[in-house]
Amino acid sequence: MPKILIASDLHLSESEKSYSFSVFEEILENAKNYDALFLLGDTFNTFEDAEKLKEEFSKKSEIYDKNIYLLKGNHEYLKSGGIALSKLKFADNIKIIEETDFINIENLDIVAVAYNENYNLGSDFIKEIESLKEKNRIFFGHGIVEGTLWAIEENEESAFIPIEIIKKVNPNLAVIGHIHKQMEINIENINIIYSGSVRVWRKSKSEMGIRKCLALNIDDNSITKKYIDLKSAGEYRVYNLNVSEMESKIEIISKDWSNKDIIDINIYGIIEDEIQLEIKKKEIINKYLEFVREINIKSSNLFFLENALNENIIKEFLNIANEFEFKNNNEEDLEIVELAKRIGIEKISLALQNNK
Ligand SMILES: [Mn+2]
Repeated sequence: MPKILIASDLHLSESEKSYSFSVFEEILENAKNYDALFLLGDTFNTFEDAEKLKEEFSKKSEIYDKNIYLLKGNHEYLKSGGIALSKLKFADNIKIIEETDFINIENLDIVAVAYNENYNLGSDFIKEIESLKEKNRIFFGHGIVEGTLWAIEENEESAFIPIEIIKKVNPNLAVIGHIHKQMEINIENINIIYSGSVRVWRKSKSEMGIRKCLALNIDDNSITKKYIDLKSAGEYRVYNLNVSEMESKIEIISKDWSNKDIIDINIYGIIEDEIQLEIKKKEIINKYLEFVREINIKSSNLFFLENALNENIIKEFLNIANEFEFKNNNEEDLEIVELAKRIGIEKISLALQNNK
């Protein structure tokens, strides 16, 4: 019974060479337990990256004693100037799929259709499908299957795959690369798995969470799937923190971070001194940079105490709070008043800012 491993959207690039290759090595290590490795597109960030990295990629791949199928995605097409991927010299066990390929592994038929701007599958394609004999049939592609609810992200190509093509193949399962979020859907009774990107490439919501590759076990009567976590890929983590407690909060959350993570921190709240804040931000970044792949601190909704204090409604609010403070001697109460003042100023300022 064959077992195959699937990974997608590795985006190997010259600019992030050591990171992207470390993920590839982990995938290869996992692939040892499987009969073949399928890379479902955008293995290279651009065609130029494929040209520059093909030797190192081949060297690492050669050690694997089974086949690696490399399906073309839209990114292998970028900056290619019309040159085909198959014109590049890869290791012998790397099988390039640039158009359509039919692959048989024991009791499994695979129909792999590479990314195309215009899919034009003629009568030969239908004939090939009709001649398939195995009980298990899987479709592989790269793009967004027509009917998928997905908002195309910035700088992302639409790369639509017509559902008609998959319906003609009539597979037990379709596994698709391109969308970086890992998800499973059903369109016109076809099970579609977007295996998601195996690395953190673009800093977006769809790349949050643990990066995974997909393993399939093909029995005579069933296909079972399993996701395998990729530690070397790290995670993209986003936090919203109040400026007044960012240092202490970062101290706590940083315990979860790995050296492959990308961290984005958005800070909000009231500040008194912008220069002090910039110094503090630099201090934090310098402190944590060696423990992560990247860390950024962005200001969102920060306002100056000075500006807030000029607002009449805030003056009135502070008058009431100060009056209460003046009459009170209980230390615990006074602490609460201090906290209430800070939150109050912040909330009123935010409301004022949103009204402007
Ligand atoms: Mn893609």
